[in-house]
Amino acid sequence: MFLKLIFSVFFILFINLTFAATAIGHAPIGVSGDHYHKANEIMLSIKYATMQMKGNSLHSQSISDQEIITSQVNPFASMSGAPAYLSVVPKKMEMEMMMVGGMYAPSDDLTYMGMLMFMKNKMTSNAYKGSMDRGYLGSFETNLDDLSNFSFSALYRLIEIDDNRWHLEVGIDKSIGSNDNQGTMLTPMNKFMNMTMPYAMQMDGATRLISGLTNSRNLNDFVLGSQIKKYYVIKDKNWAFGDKLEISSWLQKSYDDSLAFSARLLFTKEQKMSGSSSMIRSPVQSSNPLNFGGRLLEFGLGANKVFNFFEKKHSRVGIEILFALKNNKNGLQMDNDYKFVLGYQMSL
Ligand SMILES: [Cu+2]
Repeated sequence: MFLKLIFSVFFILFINLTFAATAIGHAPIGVSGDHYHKANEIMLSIKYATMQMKGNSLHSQSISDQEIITSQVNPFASMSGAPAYLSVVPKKMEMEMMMVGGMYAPSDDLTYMGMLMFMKNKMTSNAYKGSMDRGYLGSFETNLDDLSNFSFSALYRLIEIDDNRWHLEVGIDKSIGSNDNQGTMLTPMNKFMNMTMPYAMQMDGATRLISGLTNSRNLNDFVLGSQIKKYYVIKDKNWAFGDKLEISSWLQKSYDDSLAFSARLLFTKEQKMSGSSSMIRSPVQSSNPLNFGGRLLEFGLGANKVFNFFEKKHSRVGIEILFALKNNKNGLQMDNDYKFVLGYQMSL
């Protein structure tokens, strides 16, 4: 009986070691479309991400509330009752995202990937009087809670030699939330009013083409990965956030087969917004289409841990924190602070 138990334990360990998916086999959890699968493999995943923004910068120079409300002209000042200068200043924005995804490989060369994303935005702003002494009126919160995106991609294996892999991604991303969400804002007249929220609190409803190229190289206990990805707007509804380019490089180190640590640099460049909505006219920077797009450099630290259950079935937990190193955005915008990503992946 005892021998049988020992034998079973060894047998399970042996299987796990032989067929184990290693922690280092996937990129840091914040990288999407980083890997492909072998024929007939299925993977399910769920990811939670949060992003914090705080403070404001004008052409990447930090700017105070007082400077904003006395120097930044309200582009909608010609409307009756609208203040001459911006009168609402965003202080903090918290974005939460939940992504549910699946991957399936019909062959060794091709993997399909689908994802559904839910988003929740919370924006805290200060309101100031529209004229006279420009006194502080109070702080208020606006919220957005919506189904946000759907994406479908094909990942195509280009090269797989022992320690060097290259693959291509081509896909479609569809923003499916509504682009005229209303919220209650504190106006410069010191009244709470239901208004169409600024662009930052809307989904643009656009369709984007995703194209990406990923390389991953094994060097003993290390993996050196890089990915370049582009989101290109192919269809919009009156207005859309700009095309986005992401360049990511990561270095991973195995602690053992089931645990790996990572460091990553992520550069994002977003083009200017296109179009505009005649409904969005509140006296805040994020109602002005010129205050969108720009460049961002982030540094991330992460860990992946694999749990093996049975032969070929395993679970993976990934965690990554990204700090904004440099905000270099167009016009007047909030600064990115940090992002946190937590994910669970299960291979069937
Ligand atoms: Cu996968």
